[in-house]
Amino acid sequence: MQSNKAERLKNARVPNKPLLDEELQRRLPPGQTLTDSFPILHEGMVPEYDLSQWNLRIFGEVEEERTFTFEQLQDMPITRTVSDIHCVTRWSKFDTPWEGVRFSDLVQQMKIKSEARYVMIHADPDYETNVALEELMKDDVLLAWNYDGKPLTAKHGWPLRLIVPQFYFWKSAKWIRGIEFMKEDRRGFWENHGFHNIADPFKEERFSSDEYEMPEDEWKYCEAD
Ligand SMILES: Nc1nc2c(c(=O)[nH]1)N[C@H]1C(S)=C(S)[C@@H](COP(=O)(O)O)O[C@H]1N2
Ligand SMILES: [Mo]
Repeated sequence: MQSNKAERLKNARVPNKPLLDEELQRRLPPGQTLTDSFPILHEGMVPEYDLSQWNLRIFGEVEEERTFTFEQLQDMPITRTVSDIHCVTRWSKFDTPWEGVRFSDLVQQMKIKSEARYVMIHADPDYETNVALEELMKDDVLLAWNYDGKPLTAKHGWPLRLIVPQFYFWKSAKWIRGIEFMKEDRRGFWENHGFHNIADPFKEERFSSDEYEMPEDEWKYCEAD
């Protein structure tokens, strides 16, 4: 109705982001907003390292535990990826360019026990996050030391961070120091503090409460009159 138009417009919500074309929209998970900036998020203080003392320890369900120096990692086959990243605080950033070694290329240098199904990523300062081994073996999962052609900045995880772009970004641990192979799954820091164990942004797996799905016919079994 004409007379209602002004009222209707007043009540319409102002779009808080420009509309994206279809292709970009398809890449943006539900409930996320695109940003060009690169927000910095973490718990605790940015660690400082002397690279000559730094190493990465691989342990747990492996035939032989190993530690790699930064130089040894850089001597492995180098991979460049371009990934969309999605933080559970609702920002997403498209086409982020990373360089490092593929998780799967590192695994090739190890004898992992066949019972290993899950991985705990250990990072400074006191941070852990868990991911299924199968997911880490995907081609765009990197242990990265470069972002946008330059060494990672201290705040973004120098010297080494995980990039596991298919999950919310808290799984992409900065300042990683250890990779633990496990038979059974175990929850990491955020996974123990109310966040989802898997964390697929396209399924909007944000919170641990989202892990308990309500069957669609649940209501049929309750009392009714
Ligand atoms: N070691 C460590 N890694 C971490 C975190 C942290 O607290 N400690 N926070 C995670 C979270 S919640 C996010 S969103 C991303 C942020 O990475 P960025 O600061 O490079 O954007 O780092 C992840 N990796
Ligand atoms: Mo986050």
